[in-house]
Amino acid sequence: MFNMMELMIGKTKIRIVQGDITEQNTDAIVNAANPSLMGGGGVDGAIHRKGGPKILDECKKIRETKWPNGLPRGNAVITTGGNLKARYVIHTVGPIWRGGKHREPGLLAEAYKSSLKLAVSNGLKTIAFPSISTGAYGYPIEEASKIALKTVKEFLEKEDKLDEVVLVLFTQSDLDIYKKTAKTLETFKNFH
Ligand code: AR6
Repeated sequence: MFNMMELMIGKTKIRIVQGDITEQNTDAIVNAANPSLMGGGGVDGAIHRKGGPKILDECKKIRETKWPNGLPRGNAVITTGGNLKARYVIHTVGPIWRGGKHREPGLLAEAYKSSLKLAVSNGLKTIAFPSISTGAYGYPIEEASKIALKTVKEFLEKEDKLDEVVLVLFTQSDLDIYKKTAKTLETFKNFH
């Protein structure tokens, strides 16, 4: 059973893999955070646990300065990666699934796009994403995978500064869903 797919879009490689986001050695890993930026469960908990207190210190500073009322959904901010292999963590906040008619698709796309833009504006070359909103926030992963793949593809069609975007799925069954979605999207048909 192969557990990885990859494809080039322009100069950027997209990889879809099964794994733990905190183990990725990309320049940045993305945190599926909440507006407080003060940590939580899932990916957020794992990143703060492994990355150490420097990440939370920088999150607190961001709250004190730029986002006193919390980070709005769809936005992203960057901090150190602390003790992680990745030098940076990009924190973004996806939508909570409330049936699909409360701007969830647009906000999920914005979360991916803001994170990618922040990576580029910081001169980073490689970035790894978890499957934003599909855990505690309850976004159905079949739907979320379409948005994740489409948004990354459309971004890379206009932007060639990144070397690699990795989509990291925690479980084999989530990876299988992403792979299935990829095969339905024209650009990803040559994925192998
Ligand atoms: N590596 C990769 N993926 C993971 C990992 C990991 N170490 N751990 C979990 N996942 P979630 P959300 C998967 O709940 O839905 C937090 O409390 C998981 O299986 O982390 O955006 C925050 O503070 C799922 O597919 O993020 C927020 O309050 C995906 O990552 C809230 O949860 C996302 O699950 C955010 O919820």
